[in-house]
Amino acid sequence: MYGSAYIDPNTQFEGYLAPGEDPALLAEFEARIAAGDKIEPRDWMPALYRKQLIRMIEQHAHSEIIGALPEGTWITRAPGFRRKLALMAKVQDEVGHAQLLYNAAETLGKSREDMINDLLTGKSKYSNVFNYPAMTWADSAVIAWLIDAAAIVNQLANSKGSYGPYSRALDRICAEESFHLKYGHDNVVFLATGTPKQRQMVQEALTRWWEPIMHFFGPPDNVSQHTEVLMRWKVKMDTNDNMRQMFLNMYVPKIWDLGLSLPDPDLRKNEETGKWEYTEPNWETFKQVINGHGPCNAERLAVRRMAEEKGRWVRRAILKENTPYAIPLS
Ligand code: BYC
Repeated sequence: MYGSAYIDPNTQFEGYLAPGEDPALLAEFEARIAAGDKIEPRDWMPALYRKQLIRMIEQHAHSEIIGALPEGTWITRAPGFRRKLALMAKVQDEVGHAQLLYNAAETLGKSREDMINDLLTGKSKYSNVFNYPAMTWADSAVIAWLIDAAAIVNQLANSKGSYGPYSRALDRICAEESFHLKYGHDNVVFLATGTPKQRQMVQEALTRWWEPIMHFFGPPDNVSQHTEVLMRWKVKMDTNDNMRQMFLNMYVPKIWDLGLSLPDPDLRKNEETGKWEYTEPNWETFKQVINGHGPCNAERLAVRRMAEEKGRWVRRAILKENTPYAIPLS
């Protein structure tokens, strides 16, 4: 394990510094960031940078393993063998992304076990979007197209960020996500150009997912708590509202081109400002969902708990603990 493990959760930061941290080191660190250097695990970094990175990368990793669940439920019911294979490959990729991200977070000093425990006890968050059910095959198509698209907007920007292990993980993740997006788009186009029943199915799925997708980019900039410090240190490369705008700009025209509609009568591009205008999604709903009270939070965590318990013997065997299954590794 690299780096100094824990930052006391009760640390009172003074500005950007923890008690005892040297302002000269902070100035050097910020100069490196301004020069576009990557910060690597053994480099000096402010405790607040470490803390923010652990929070964000860990949440991202959790989002990938939990994110495999709504689509995963469609593997057994995918219409046709070709789609079943493609969906299995996608779900497997998402779990692989979690692996890359947990590795990146571990370089900051938090162990995998602690991260998983914090997920299972609800201490650590994961993306709001995965707390909704995938009711029909069309929901899995909308997730693969538009949630992966939203993720690419966010991750492509942040892959240029300052922390080496996170930025390299994001590069690889984005390459795989771009296949997912094509797969999702193909499925949506198939349904949108299919029978009236198929069109209705994809329209209903889009209507269901629109608000969660708008929430995906995080609360508006004037409410976001972490954007200022994350952008100062190039962890986040743009604000929540700007990322939402980028997504709207790229995907709303594509959705409308398919003859599908979105459940927001005020959604339109203001040609003078170049910005999209929209009805604010319900941010109270968002708060409820990210704090454990969405439609599927309990179910998602129950599945992860079951996986954790059923996989315990494998982890113990690999670690050569005293089990009947211990694998002689050396
Ligand atoms: N969901 O100060 P703010 C995928 C929380 S997976 C839940 O603006 P920040 C895929 C936020 O954590 C890709 N919580 O936060 C996988 C904070 O609470 P705490 C997922 C959210 O960090 C499988 C509070 O609200 N992508 O693509 O500056 C299948 C205040 O927010 C959310 C990532 O994880 C949310 N949507 O900005 C298919 C990207 N938004 O921690 C697809 C990495 C905000 O103080 N993360 N909160 O308790 C980020 O880019 C940033 O963390 C966010 C939020 C833009 C999400």
